[in-house]
Amino acid sequence: MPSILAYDLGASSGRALLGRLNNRTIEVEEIHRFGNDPVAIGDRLQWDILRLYHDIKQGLLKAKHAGETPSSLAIDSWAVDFGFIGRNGELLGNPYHYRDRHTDGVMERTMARLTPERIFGRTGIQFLPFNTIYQLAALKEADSPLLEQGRHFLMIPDLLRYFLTGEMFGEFSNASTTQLYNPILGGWDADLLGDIGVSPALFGTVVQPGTRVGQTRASLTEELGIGTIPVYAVAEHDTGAAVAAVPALERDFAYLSCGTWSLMGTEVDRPVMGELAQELNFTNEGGVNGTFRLLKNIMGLWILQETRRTWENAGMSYGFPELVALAEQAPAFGSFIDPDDPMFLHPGDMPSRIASYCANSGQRAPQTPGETVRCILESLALKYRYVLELTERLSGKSFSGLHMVGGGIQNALLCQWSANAIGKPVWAGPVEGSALGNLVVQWIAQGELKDIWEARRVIRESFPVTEYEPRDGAAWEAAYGKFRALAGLS
Ligand code: LFR
Repeated sequence: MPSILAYDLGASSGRALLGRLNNRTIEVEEIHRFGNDPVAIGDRLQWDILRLYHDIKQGLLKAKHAGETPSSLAIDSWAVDFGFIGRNGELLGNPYHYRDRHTDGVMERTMARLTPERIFGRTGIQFLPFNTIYQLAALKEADSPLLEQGRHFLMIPDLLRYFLTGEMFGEFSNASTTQLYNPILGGWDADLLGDIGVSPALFGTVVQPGTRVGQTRASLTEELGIGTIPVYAVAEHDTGAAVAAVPALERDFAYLSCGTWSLMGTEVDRPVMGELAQELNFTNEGGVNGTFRLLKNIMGLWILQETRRTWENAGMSYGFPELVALAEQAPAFGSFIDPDDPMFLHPGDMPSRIASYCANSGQRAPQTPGETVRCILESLALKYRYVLELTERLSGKSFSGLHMVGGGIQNALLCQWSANAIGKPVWAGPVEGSALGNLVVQWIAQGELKDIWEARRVIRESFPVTEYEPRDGAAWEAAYGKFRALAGLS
């Protein structure tokens, strides 16, 4: 049975999976897992891109040692970040991390200058301070040599794919997240690029998910002693890949891709770009098969990850399961935060920030690790309810439950509380959402699967889905009222 290879790079770790399609059953085998630790130097926060490429090569070596010659490979990763290639074909500098502070205030200035209507009307993308457009505007304001020296703009998966193949292409799902891609025109928006003073000549061809975009270059196959492997562009945005893997059997479904971020929304055939979408700050990210992801970013488990890191730096080490157990024992509905308050965006001491959020909103601050984690997880579940209601309002659909995919669903308490908060069932699975989405798009491109709906059925049949029925309706309803008032969500 021939295998194919998927690399899925998240903001804290990456993995390489071999996938096989065996009689309509998907089998996956994780062959390499690696950390993705951003590196802070002075005030800058950067990605260790060469290390990531090193780990991509390690994945190829591990496949070889397992006796496998994958018949294709593809990469997906987090969105918005990028690097520049100079005139000699080499990468200039390290890509900045989207949580770097160099974009602070840039979105507000750019919106004031260009107007939100112009930016949203041309892209349909939500306003997030780290969108590529504001990162580029920040480089422009700082007179960065990258903009003078750069000849080609490549996003993270495009860049790594370029290292592998020597070919430069952009990809639709990830390009859409820049807030510089015009879905109506079907290409980079030269006018918006002009508005921020960046040359459209830096931006190359954008291919659709499922396009073959080269093969492993000779220098690489010689270095590793492997055969040539065809390389595909899939939905290279990890959220696009995760949504492709939602095992929905009905067309109108709601999803929550649950990892460092929580991405909640629904799939639509055309971008929803009216006034209400702009006012509610929803996004229309490009998906597979010409679809769009009408969704909203929710800060997600990032707050818990940073909380754990803060305690670890202070000499208190907790595993995630331990933290979840402590949260379960803590009293219910003690205090709430709005997870999407900008104070939680940058790396740092989350327990102190939670305490100041509570103090500023007249609540008792959580005192123990259990209380702190309970506050984070309950607040996330309540925010899910709020965003699910907005998704229904905006899309005109009504959902009978919520599909949750991604690593975060290993937290059964969060899944249960999400069901309680929304008052509807949660269907949790599969855990490896993005990597599976990456694999199935390769199989569709190769004619092994008919289309995205067949892919979803095959995923549904190959992996378990756990159903969580809502409980404690009255208590969660009351908590939701309190949460909305505190977070100022009308
Ligand atoms: C999730 C994700 C989100 C994007 C954020 C930053 O991993 O890709 O969709 O908004 O990371 O790139």
